[in-house]
Amino acid sequence: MKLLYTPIKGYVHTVEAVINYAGLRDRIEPVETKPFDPDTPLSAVNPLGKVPTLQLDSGEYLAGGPVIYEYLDSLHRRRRLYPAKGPQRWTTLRQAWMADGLFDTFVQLIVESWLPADQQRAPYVQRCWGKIVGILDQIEQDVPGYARLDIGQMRTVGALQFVRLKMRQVGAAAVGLDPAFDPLAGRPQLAAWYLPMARRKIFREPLIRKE
Ligand SMILES: N[C@@H](CCC(=O)N[C@@H](CS)C(=O)NCC(=O)O)C(=O)O
Repeated sequence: MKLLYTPIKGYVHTVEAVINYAGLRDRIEPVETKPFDPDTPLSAVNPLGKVPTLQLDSGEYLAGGPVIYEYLDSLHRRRRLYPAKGPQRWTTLRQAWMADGLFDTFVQLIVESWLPADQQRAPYVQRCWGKIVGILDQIEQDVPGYARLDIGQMRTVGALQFVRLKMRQVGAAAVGLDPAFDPLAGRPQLAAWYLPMARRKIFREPLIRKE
């Protein structure tokens, strides 16, 4: 299988963590792809033009992180990251979706921050920021109910790692944000869960290590 994605220095994407968890590193050929490059080959296979995109051995393409994670989760014999049924399935999917929203909303801020400050839409930045803070507060409430590792928790680690890695840069460039913002500050349950979790091997081994 070919994974089209964008390796980032110091960051392990959720899709990479899922590949590590599933023991599938040997079956994946990573292909570095820049989605914002106008010549990206992505749009030919994924009209959304987004990473990650996975080409199966059959040639078919799967797109959308959550779809790809669930496909990869069907290929291993460890405990499933997507609970098959029962109330835990819906809790896990909600948590994964919220974390996905955290990541996506932060990417929207990054794109806005590429504009010169006087062309940025301050109300839009604040609207995005309100969502980010709201999701972080929701995760803080969810942490005590976390059970065994699942896709909700994995996506949460991936989204949080991304926000922590990029906050200083995005906060300095986007109007009205605080570059020193720390998503763990004032969220003790989140901090106590996240810090040891993010040190686990699956979250530290990218497919392509950028220097
Ligand atoms: N939640 C989505 C996020 C994908 C996503 O937003 N990827 C960004 C990474 S920068 C991207 O490819 N953006 C390109 C674009 O928006 O055109 C997923 O997991 O598939």
